[in-house]
Amino acid sequence: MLIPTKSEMRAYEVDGYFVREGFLSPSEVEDFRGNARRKLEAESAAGEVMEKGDKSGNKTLLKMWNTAGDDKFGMLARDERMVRMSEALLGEDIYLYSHKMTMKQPREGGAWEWHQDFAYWYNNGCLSPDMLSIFISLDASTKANGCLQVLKGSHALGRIDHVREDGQTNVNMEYLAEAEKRFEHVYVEMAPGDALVFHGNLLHRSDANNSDSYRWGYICSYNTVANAPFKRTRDYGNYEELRTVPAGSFMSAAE
Ligand SMILES: O=C(O)CCC(=O)C(=O)O
Repeated sequence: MLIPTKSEMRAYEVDGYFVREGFLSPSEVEDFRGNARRKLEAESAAGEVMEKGDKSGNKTLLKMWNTAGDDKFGMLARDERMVRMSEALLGEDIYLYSHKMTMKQPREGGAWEWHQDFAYWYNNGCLSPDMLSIFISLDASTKANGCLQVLKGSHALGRIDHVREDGQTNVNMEYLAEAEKRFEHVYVEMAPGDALVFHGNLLHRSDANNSDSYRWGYICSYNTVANAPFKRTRDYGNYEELRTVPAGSFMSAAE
């Protein structure tokens, strides 16, 4: 099913997120994850991958691409399942805002503090919060290895002020404390291949990875064409035509 079901649409509106189980098949996960581990661990060893610290000094590896090319990463970002899903939820013509891999290595990956993605995107010149992300879990994502956590329904608050601390852009603590009283705190545990689709204003965070397992997530964010940044502040996020490819094309793409 390329587009969201009625209940997924409703969950997105009311809760600000939903999980589509088995978004990628087991063989697709194996192919994509195998390639990602080989390439990105080599890039990391060569010092070519960003290391995002947390306040305890743990580091999450972060790879971000400025454009979606013809390699496996670019092809999955342009996969029609990702695009049709996002288009249906945003209700307008869209483009790929960014795609990235967040890599929590065993016993090493750090925490992400509570934030809304739109807090970053607003600073980058996007006026409207009609933006979303699809987080594809490449490993089993559990409480122990730092799965995503959300405040269910918190996207309804709109954008909250954020502050820059420890290299992260985090939500104002006073407002967070109030939000935590009103919205259910959910640990979104997922199996490899599951996808979490979530609104740009949904408050989310994740703990450090204190387990022996990997917790890698591939995250694609989409924006409406009309909401492209009005100023250029970054090398990613700017409008570029989205060249959609048939489902699963990344399987035969170059590494
Ligand atoms: O990978 C994670 O645990 C969190 C990533 C995240 O929140 C983000 O990229 O905005």
